[in-house]
Amino acid sequence: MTIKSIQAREILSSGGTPSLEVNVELNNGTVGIASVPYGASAGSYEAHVLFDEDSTRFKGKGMLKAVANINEKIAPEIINKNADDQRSIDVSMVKLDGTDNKENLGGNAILGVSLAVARAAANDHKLPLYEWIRTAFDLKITEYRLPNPMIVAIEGGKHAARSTDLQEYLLSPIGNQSASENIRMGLEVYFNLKNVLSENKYSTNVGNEGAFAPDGIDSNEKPLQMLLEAIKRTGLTPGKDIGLSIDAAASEFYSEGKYDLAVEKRQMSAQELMVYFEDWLNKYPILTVEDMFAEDAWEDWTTFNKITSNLNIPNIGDDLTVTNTKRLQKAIDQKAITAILIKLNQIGTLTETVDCCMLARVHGMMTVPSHRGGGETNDTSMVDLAVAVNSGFIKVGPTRGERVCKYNRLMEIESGLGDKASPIGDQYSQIF
Ligand code: 2PG
Ligand code: MG
Repeated sequence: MTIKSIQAREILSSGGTPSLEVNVELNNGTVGIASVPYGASAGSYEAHVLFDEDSTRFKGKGMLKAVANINEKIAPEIINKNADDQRSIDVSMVKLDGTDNKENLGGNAILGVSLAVARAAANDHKLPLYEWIRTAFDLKITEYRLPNPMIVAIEGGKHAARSTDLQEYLLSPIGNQSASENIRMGLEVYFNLKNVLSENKYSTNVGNEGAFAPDGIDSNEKPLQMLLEAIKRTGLTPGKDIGLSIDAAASEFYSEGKYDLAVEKRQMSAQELMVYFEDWLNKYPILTVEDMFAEDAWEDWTTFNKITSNLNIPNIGDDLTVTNTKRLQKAIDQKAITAILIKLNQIGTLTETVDCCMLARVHGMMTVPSHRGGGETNDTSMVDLAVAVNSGFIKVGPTRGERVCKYNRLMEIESGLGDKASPIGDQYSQIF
């Protein structure tokens, strides 16, 4: 069915700052609506997020330029095209932009249209989005191995002031056969974590993603101990029912050859940081690690990847790989990672995101679609993507509407699939 109209407008994202929403209407009246998020600790190699930079509105963070690019430049190019032809629509937007990082039209503008077209086509075919993604890209994946939740429980870095240098400490529940039971278990640990924090005299205020941000904490290791305590207090076995994950977001505390662990008042070389992290990997039930080194520190990634591989711990690239097949291929060639974080807005089209997931998949790498920490919206496309490509986890915050809507979508998909969903356990025997 051909596209009749495309309308974009500015909306508000979770930070109170703008984002954009796109409405695509097909010639038979079917509609697809999508909105896009953006990051707080965005990697340098991500697709460009086009903000207005007009200081008289939203401190420069308006998205009216990106909205105008959709309505005035992208719409004339895309109208009358067949909405089923997702790849060719995405390719034509990439060409229209003409830059490597989508800085002309904005990755935010292009992704909004890309996702709204996919939703319109899915609605037109009366298919759930995950099913349409499989069909549109002819993925030849027939099983439904649902992702588990990877729940941000404690956050710092760019996501919370006066908290840890490392950005995220996460709960990765794996003990149940269903995603919804793993979500329940993870959140019960999160509730108990609140008491553990209070008993340790830390604040239980939360950061950007709804995870606890212990004010004034002076150790980057302490969160691991408190998470462990919360898991035990919930009556669960660490490492068996539920593991820990870390996203250091190391580019954010790296400068000129040194990693600045400000809360511990010390700076470390890459070698020292490696020893520091390796000690944790041996001491705690750590299931996955992410961005433990800076986005250009390829050699350190490769060295660290040997350590994590020996311990069978998936080593996830995020700022390193930015959902970009070129950077993923480099990471594969250099044996820098064994898993990849996936963010649709890092690359800016559904097609390029699916290509990246499939490249990872053929190399036996786990994919982990993720929310964003800057401005998130209620769009749940990342969950359908995860189901379409059989991702291992989805990474989302524990509370706040724009986060829990992702878990709610996953549970909705799970209940809709019923017996068609493969037991979760099978999946983990493959991944770990
Ligand atoms: C990350 C994300 C999500 P941001 O680094 O993985 O938690 O943060 O969106 O700020 O880049
Ligand atoms: Mg990250």
